[in-house]
Amino acid sequence: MAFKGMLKDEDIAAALKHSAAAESFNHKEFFTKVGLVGKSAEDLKKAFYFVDQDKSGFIEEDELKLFLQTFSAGARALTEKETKAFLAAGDVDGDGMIGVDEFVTLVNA
Ligand SMILES: [Ca+2]
Repeated sequence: MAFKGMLKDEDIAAALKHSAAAESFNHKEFFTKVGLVGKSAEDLKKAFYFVDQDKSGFIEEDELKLFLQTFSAGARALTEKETKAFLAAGDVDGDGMIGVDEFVTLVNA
């Protein structure tokens, strides 16, 4: 698993359980529950590159949609509405993607 050694398995399980129902995803709650809030910028950058699956240097909308699957392959995809809200929260410069600095800022917001 991508986050092995960085996050606790039980925290990942709890965060995913909390977000299991469609439209229940809240990025702030998720980042807190999963244990990313308070991690070093270095760890958060590592986390960013797990989510940036094609290694483009940006988290695009299709990667954001599959965000939960970065934590567990069996997790659900985010809904259209959740994906758009997540993107809007993180995309400070309005380019339609989340860059590494935007991601670090979003987690610690
Ligand atoms: Ca990407």
